[in-house]
Amino acid sequence: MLDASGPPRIELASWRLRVDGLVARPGQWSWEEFAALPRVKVYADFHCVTGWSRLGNLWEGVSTRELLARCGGARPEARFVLVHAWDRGWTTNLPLEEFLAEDVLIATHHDGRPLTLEHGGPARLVVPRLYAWKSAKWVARIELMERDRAGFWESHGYHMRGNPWKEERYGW
Ligand SMILES: Nc1nc2c(c(=O)[nH]1)N[C@H]1C(S)=C(S)[C@@H](COP(=O)(O)O)O[C@H]1N2
Ligand SMILES: [Mo]
Repeated sequence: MLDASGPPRIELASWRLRVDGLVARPGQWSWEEFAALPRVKVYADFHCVTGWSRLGNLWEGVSTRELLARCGGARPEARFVLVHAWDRGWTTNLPLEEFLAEDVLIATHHDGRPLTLEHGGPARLVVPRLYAWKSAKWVARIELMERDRAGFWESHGYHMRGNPWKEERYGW
């Protein structure tokens, strides 16, 4: 599967990324502010739960560790993340430690080019160690939580963590 309801319409002028919930200081970036943050590159494979993979992707963007540091860090009670996207309230959830793995980023570029709308542009989450449905396209908001809450596919039976090496496809 690729996306649940097709690409949303996103104007860069009104694009915002918010980080809130259990952080020391909630953060919000406009596109220009986000584009000025320090950047990283990550080389990683991509595994969809339905069986296809796309190997050797070069992602470029802002690491999730960098973003959270700019919010003063997670509060001690924070253990899970709900990622909200621009496509009709689409969400996905994952444990905070997976979200903060060193290779996780909000990507704006793929293989040296700006992300196309189809692939989640202007910015998407990339979580290389989990199944691709956790890599939210069109990311809008990152919410830190104490208790886990099922996102869109998770509430349709997909796994709350989704580690491909453990084949965590369905169930909790
Ligand atoms: N916002 C949003 N992100 C999403 C999805 C979606 O429906 N909405 N689908 C997921 C799924 S199931 C996959 S396999 C990948 C596909 O990414 P791609 O279109 O860049 O290959 O995006 C994931 N991220
Ligand atoms: Mo997928």
